[in-house]
Amino acid sequence: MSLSRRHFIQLSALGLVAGPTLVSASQQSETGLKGEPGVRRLKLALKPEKRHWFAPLGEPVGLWAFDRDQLRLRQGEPVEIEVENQLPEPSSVHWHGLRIDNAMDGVSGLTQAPIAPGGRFVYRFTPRDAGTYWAHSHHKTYEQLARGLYLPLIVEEPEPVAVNRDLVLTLDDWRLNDARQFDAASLGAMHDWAHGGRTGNLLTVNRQLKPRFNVKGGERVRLRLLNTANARIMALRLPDLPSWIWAKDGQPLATPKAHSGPLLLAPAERYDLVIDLPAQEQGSLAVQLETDGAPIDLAYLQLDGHIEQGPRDDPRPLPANPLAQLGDGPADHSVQLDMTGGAMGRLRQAVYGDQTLSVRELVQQKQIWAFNGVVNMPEMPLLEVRSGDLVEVEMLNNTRWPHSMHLHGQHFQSDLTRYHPGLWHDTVVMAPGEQTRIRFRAGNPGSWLLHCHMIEHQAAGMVSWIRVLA
Ligand SMILES: [Cu+2]
Repeated sequence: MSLSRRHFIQLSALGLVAGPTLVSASQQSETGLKGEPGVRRLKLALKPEKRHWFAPLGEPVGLWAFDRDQLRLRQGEPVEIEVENQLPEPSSVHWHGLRIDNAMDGVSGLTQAPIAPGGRFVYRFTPRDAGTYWAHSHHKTYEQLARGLYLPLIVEEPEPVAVNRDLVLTLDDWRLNDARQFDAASLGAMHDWAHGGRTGNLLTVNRQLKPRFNVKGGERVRLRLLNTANARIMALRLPDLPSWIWAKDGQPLATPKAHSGPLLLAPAERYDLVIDLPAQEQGSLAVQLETDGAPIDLAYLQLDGHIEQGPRDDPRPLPANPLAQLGDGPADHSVQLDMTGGAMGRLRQAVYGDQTLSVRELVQQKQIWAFNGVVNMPEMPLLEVRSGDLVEVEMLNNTRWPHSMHLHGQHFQSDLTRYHPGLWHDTVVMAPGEQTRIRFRAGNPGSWLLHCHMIEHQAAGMVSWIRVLA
């Protein structure tokens, strides 16, 4: 990863913007939809919106967005979410990391037809797991995600967790043009698709440039970090304070792990951290992005006053989610996923649809990456398994690029040494040449994608799927 400060538009002279608006599920209005008693009914709209997203001054910027900043649901509480598409093109909503019915997974063309402009779709599910997730478009994702069509999704534990403050930091990377508007002209650029994906020139937290989050000295803070960028892998430098990793991709660690040093956050990955703030009245603690030069400030924890707080014990683990254990036995299914292609790769030809095409022909179709020699969605799944089976996928990154590999609908464990052993993931980042064996218990029946979440790579071929039978 190579980047420097000069690649980023510096808008800091424009001043700082206020903290995020938090909307909890209990504050969201009922919609009058018919449904079961005890079912929380919500409406979400997908819409274009031009406003001062990044900073309060300058020209407003046109992005696409959900009509709220954050969605908070409760573990075990059924919801009906009516999504209205107010965009000029079709869309769909994927609930990233939630283990729900396959028909609700929101993958247009696989689990549902896209929601037409002006159309609606009602998503019905019950979040089984508490934690930090997100919702995002899964239709023409390389464009819709870049335009901002995503929403942090918090599933609250049934009982409040012992922290003084709960902060969500959604990190994104936007490409603006010379007029400081969203750069639509470069959407779909083949150079991005064949290299490291679409990276931007403006980094934001909660769509704001260098926001300040008000905190008090002595507080214990739950910091939820989420990377929604299309393709930028971020190495974060956090304030040098007592910190623990509490959860990864929504799933709590059995024992919180003390953390220091940079935290790598690839596209779609999430971490929940616990941070104990110093007992001081005033001060500003920066969350920074590591670069090959000086780090870049992304956001600040702004100390204003303090709470009386004696010495604290290390944090206790979050309540476990109801994940099936993997056990020590042999896998019921084992398969390799050979990842090839991209710039400087050795891909010569690959199967696309029902044809074998040369790399030149593939590029004409905007395809350049392959899984097991097949470009884009294969007709047959990578694996067909039964719900409850223990499944092993050995993923081999035989490319010159990192990849952020995401499995829909189930969490897995990985033997990659950059992660603490025993972490659960729905997304892991693999360096060039790296390999990993992931293991999971097959979850709900249906068709579940396995794809690169550096989303131009998915668009250009890095996507397969598994079929889970009842
Ligand atoms: Cu990739």
